[in-house]
Amino acid sequence: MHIDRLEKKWAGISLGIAGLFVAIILGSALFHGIHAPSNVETIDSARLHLSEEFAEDNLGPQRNPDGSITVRMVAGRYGFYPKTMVLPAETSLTFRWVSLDVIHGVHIPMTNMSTMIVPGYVAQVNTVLHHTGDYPLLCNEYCGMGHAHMWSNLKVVSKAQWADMNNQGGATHE
Ligand SMILES: [Cu+2]
Repeated sequence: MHIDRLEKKWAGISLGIAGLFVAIILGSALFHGIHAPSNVETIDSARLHLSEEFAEDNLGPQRNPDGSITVRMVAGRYGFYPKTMVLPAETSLTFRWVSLDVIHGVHIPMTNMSTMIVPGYVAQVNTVLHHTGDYPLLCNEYCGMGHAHMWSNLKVVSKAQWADMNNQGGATHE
């Protein structure tokens, strides 16, 4: 069977491009902590307030025995709840997201936080925030007329400052 030299060349180029994309996906997953959202857990979006985990009192950051923090948040038209939060820098954070209505997305610029929040599923993202200061949380999935106004705020303080706030019983979210 004869394959034209030019055809071989183009077949090589297209395989090379596919290989490059696989390498980029592997590289971002292994070295930058960027993963496809793992929507493996299901949840009834209409009954979040009755679920143990996402009842209103359980939202926001919660310290785990190993020093890491689990942050539970609800997205709904048009906001992320809790609306404002204070979190510590240089700490392993596990965000657990649910939607109470339609598909939303959440993106924190300059971090690896970017995931879809699909109603009926829990989206989980692990991250570490290295810099103190204010971070915006933006919705990046069109969700309706108020989409452009769907955002909220995150304040990141040093580990020591965060521990102080918690020990004095100060609110880390509202
Ligand atoms: Cu939106």
